[in-house]
Amino acid sequence: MSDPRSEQLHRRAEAVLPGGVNSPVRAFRAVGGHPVFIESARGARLVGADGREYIDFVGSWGPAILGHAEPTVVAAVQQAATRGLSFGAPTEGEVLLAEKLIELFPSIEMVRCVSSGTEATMSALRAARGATGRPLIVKFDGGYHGHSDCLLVQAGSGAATFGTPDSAGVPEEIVRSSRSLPYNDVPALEDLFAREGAHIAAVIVEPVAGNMGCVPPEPGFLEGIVRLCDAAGAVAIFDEVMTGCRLARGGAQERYGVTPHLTCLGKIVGGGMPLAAYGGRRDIMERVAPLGPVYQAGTLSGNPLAVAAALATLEQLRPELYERLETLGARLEAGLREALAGARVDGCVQRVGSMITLFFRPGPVRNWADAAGSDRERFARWHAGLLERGVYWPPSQFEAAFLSAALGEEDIDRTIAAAADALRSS
Ligand code: KE4
Repeated sequence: MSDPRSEQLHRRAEAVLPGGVNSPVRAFRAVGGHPVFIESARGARLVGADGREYIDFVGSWGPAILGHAEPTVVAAVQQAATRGLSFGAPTEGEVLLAEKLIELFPSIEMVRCVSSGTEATMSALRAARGATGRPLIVKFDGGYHGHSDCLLVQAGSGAATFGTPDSAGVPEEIVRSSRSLPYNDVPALEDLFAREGAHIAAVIVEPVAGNMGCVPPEPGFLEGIVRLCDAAGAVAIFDEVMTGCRLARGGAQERYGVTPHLTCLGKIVGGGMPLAAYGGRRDIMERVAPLGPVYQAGTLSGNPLAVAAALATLEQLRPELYERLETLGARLEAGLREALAGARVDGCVQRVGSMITLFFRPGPVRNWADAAGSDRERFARWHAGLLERGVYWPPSQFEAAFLSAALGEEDIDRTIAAAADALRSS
């Protein structure tokens, strides 16, 4: 993909930023070449540094469900900015947001805002360990829950892309209290609880995995996690940073009808601004400082501009938005399947609502081991072909693509045509 301006910016960036980026997956290492530097975005379109337009299926990795620069959200942030950027003191907006999140997620009785998904999951785990007095946390291979030490074990997303499931710099003793099991494997979880249940503080799961590509939970998986946690007095944590307000207004827990003990939120709930949250059962959340002994804090937690973006976004999440995303998602899924068949490429398409992944391996992809068997080279060539044809797809086989409500049928049809063409010629 020839974009001289982005290439020039990237070379300059590499001198001062690790990999030229502020988050690894943006560096396009998994697909090669230089990343597209973004000049601006509006609706379903990104504009690259060289002025080229792209149909966007990354959506800032999930937040942009309404599309970019949504006028009401932008106006809310602009208006908030005129009243000051940050106070380090409570504001009415934070109360309104907390009440809104509790309305959307009935499993949340009390909530705390933080500034990133990493902070949300790290804090939720600390609250679970504080509430249970137990050390062990359980995650699932290919699950990515942010970059706090105890969770960088068999992690998905960027860590998976880099083939370094365990990050350097994470002391051995930290991960000694972390367990990672195959996703969708209830018997393995039953076996772990039978052996170590008395020491398990929490099980954390992406209720629909997005960080190994889109991998849905099989019937009984989410229910099994909650059942086993309940029986052992452990805390079931749904990491809905990606799925919250994505798969339904009330996230995966609404879509699948399974209620966790704690929920982590981010991305959409911040409307694209640095805002995330964790919350759930009151007896657990009342142990969080200043009420209880579990310490957690943040200078910019509940930042007024981020809260303004959050409230303006959440009020637009109406049922018809999810109906539209379902229609567009189904259209794209069918088109990609046809493209694979037409090009006689061994691949599969997996989708839940407006999260979708084309895997370069036969399906189904049930867990990380399946996902890891995908042809990454093939994916990289296909990704470059999409970019050449004006489609901005997540630059890793192990990421989900996201649809926004700003997309139209013609965008979907153009994307399908580009995907088919790129499959045939890559
Ligand atoms: P942040 O700290 O990046 O805000 O959130 C971490 C996180 C937690 N939980 C889930 C389920 C997540 O998907 C994420 C972050 N997702 C990645 C993309 N898959 C963010 C993109 C990036 O790392 O640059």
